[in-house]
Amino acid sequence: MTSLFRLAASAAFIPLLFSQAAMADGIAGAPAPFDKGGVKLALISYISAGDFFQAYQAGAVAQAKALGIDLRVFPGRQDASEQREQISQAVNLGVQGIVIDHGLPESLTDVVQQALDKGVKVVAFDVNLNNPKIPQVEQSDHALAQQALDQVAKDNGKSFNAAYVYVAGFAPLDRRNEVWEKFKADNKGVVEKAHFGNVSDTTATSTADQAKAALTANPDVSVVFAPYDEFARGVKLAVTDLGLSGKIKIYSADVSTADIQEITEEGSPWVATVATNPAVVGAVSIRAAALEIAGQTVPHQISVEPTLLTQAALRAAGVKTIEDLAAKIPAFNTSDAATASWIPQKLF
Ligand code: SR1
Repeated sequence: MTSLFRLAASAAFIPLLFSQAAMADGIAGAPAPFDKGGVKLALISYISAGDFFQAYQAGAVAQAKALGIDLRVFPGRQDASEQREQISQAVNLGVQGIVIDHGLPESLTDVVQQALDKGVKVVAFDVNLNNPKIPQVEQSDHALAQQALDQVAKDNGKSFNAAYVYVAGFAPLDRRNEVWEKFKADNKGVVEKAHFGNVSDTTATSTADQAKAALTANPDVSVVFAPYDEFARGVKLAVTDLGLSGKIKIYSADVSTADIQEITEEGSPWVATVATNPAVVGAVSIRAAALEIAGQTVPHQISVEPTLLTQAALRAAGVKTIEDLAAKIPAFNTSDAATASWIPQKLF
C-alpha cells in the first residue's frame, strides 16, 4: 500500500473531519453570533457513500466555509446507533446546530429532542423528524417523481410492463413511491412485474444482481423506474450485461458527472433522470441551520426544485459534467431557499 493510500484508509476511521478552523473574525453586518465568528455546527449523515452524498457534503462544507462556520462532519455508515451516538457527541462538543442528513426517525427522535432541549438548533434533510422546531429540507420529491413519470408516459405511453426499484423507510424514496403508486392506480395498463432494491455500502452492485434476476424472470419488462442514481446504475449494469439495452428504458432520480457519462454514452438504456444539484442542497441545509442559530425565520418546509434531464437533451447540449450542467442551466447552480442578505451564497 502506498503511503497516500494508507493515509486515506486510516482517515476513513477518524470519526470527525474538521472542514476548517473557525474564522477568527465574523461577517460584517451579520446577526449574532455570525458577527463575531466561531460558530460550531455538525453535519451528521446516515449514508456517506455514493456520488449524491459526497456532493451534498461538499456543498455543505463550502457553504459552511463561506459563513465562517467550524463544521464537523460525522460520516454515515448506515448505522442507526452510531448516528445516535454522533448526535450526543456533537452536543457534548458544544455545537450550536446540527444538520441531520437521512436516518431512521424512530432511532433519532429522543436524542434529537435532548439536543433541542439543550438549545441546539436542528435541521433535517430527508429524514422526517416530525417536530415543528425542526426545518425539513427536501428536493420536492413528489414533483421529482412526477416529472420522471411524465417522461416515462411521454416515451412509452400508459400501457407497459415495468420493474420498480424501491426500499421503504427512506423519506425521499417513500415520497417518490407515493407518486409511483398513484401513477399505477391512474394507468391500469402499467403493470409492475418486478419490485426489488437494497440500500447498502454496495447499492449499485447489489441492485445489479437483483435486476439481473428480475429481468431474466420477466422478459416482457420494457421500463424500469429506479428513482435513486445508485439504483439506476445497478439496473443499467444488469441491462447491459443481459444485452437488453435496445429493449429497456431506465428512468431515475439524481445526477453526478459519472451519471451523465453513463446516461449519454452510446446505446445507454438510461434515458432520463430528474435531479437537483446535491451540492446546492447541502448548502441550503447549512444556511437553514445558520438562520436558525441567528434566530431568524426559517420555513418549516424547505424545498430545492429538481430539473428533468433527458439523455437527448444532455447529448444535444454537449453536457459531460456537473459543471457543464451548471453552466447551461443557471437554476441548477443555486437556490433561493434559506437565504438572507448577510449570508454569502456559494455557486457550484
Ligand atoms: C437512500 S435515499 C437516496 C436518495 O436520497 C437523496 O434524496 C437522493 O436524491 C437519493 O436518491
